[in-house]
Amino acid sequence: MALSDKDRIFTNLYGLQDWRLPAARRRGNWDGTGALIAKGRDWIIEEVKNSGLRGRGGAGFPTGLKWSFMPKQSDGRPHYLVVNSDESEPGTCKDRDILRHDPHTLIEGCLIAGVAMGAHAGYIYVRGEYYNEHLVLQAAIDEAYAAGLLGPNACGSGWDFDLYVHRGAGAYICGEETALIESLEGKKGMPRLKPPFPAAVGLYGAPTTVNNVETIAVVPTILRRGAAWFAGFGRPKNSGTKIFCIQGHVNKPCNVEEEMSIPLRELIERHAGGVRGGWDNLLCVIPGGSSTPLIPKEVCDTVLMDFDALREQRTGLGTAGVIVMDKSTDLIKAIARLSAFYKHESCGQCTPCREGMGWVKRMMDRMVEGRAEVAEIDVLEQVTRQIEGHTICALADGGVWPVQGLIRHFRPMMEERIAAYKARKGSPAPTLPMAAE
Ligand code: L3W
Repeated sequence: MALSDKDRIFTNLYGLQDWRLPAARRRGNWDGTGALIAKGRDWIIEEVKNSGLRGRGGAGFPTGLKWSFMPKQSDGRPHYLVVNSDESEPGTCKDRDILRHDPHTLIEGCLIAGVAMGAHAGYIYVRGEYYNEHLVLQAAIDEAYAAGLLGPNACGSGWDFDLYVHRGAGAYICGEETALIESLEGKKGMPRLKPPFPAAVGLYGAPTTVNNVETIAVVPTILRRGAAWFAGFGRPKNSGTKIFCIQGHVNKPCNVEEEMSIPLRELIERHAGGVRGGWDNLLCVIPGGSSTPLIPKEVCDTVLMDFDALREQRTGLGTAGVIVMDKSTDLIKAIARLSAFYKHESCGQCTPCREGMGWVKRMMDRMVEGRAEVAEIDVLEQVTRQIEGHTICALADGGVWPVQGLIRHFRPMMEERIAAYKARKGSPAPTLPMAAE
């Protein structure tokens, strides 16, 4: 069953109404926030746990559990909330609409989350390219200060809470939480080894929780309407509503808030006008942003859009950036383009990523032409296995998974490309796969 309008959290996702405070209040933002906060830190965390909310930034980590990792007693260090708004995953543009059309959902969520984790300060790290969005967000924060919703005794809660906007400078890696923390501290965005996790040692060495924009923005509504209401959507361990970004070869690309676990086919046909040329013209879908391996049409026919159903298909919900590709797609070229992206965005700290993604990109470029031997498909697969799991952060994993998905589901397409090249030009000149070209 599709989500009804009355159950949508982001009631101004399309910017049809004003984003400013009076209009946000009319939509229900900041309604009884002080009373929610008065119920206490433990109650807030328990409600978030009971709602089943899992992180909306890619990894799907249980939010209430993450908040509970923050130390209960102060050891003299401040606590920090950091909101990851460095939305850079290709195929993902949901947080952008929250920032520019519904910023008070996020700001109210920050105050509540700040109280829950004992933080008096929050930082929202916005990707540099979201220039207009950061202006709206800052203006909304200014309004909140002017109305006494932020600052000393925020919202009459007795809790002092300040919120700052920090702009990134165009590096994808700064969306990785520890690289983001480094960047906030004024350093180059390079991931840190975990553990220690940010809850133990985060921003300026202090306990820190990093959450995605959507994760924080849904919390006030969860508390107002109750954990059971949110948990009633989707499936167990995959609950709630979710913003999906549907794009590519569909008739009407859109962002839409829907019930978690909606069938992929229904999502595309109900909200995005269906696949260009009809469902049978579908080749494959990348379900959760560029890091998640593609699934071929036969999987798309029945798969549910949630963390566990997609994991069973050896892919993931990721950021729910749904990239639809029809049969006109040069799929090898599309995946090669992603390899170029990850090579470019590698911070260079770990050798398997820095060097390996260059190999993958060069091998994929040759696969696009078919200028390779069939055996090199196995070499390519091996290279991806050598990279996966051998780096500090998940960038390289996200870089090789799309290639693994291509080989897993479309190896015959790659072999045909190689055969076609041979038929045209004869055997390719021997090239070491790793040689720089
Ligand atoms: C304390 C533990 N905390 C885990 C925390 C951890 C983090 C969260 C998830 O990658 C994925 C990646 C991308 N004690 C903990 C703990 N935590 N164990 O939980 O951690 P983790 O390591 O599972 O994931 P990650 O390194 O944060 C994120 C994928 O997201 N991705 C999208 C990225 C792009 C965006 C964007 O543009 N908005 O998000 C897409 O798939 O590949 O797998 O907070 O500290 N024992």
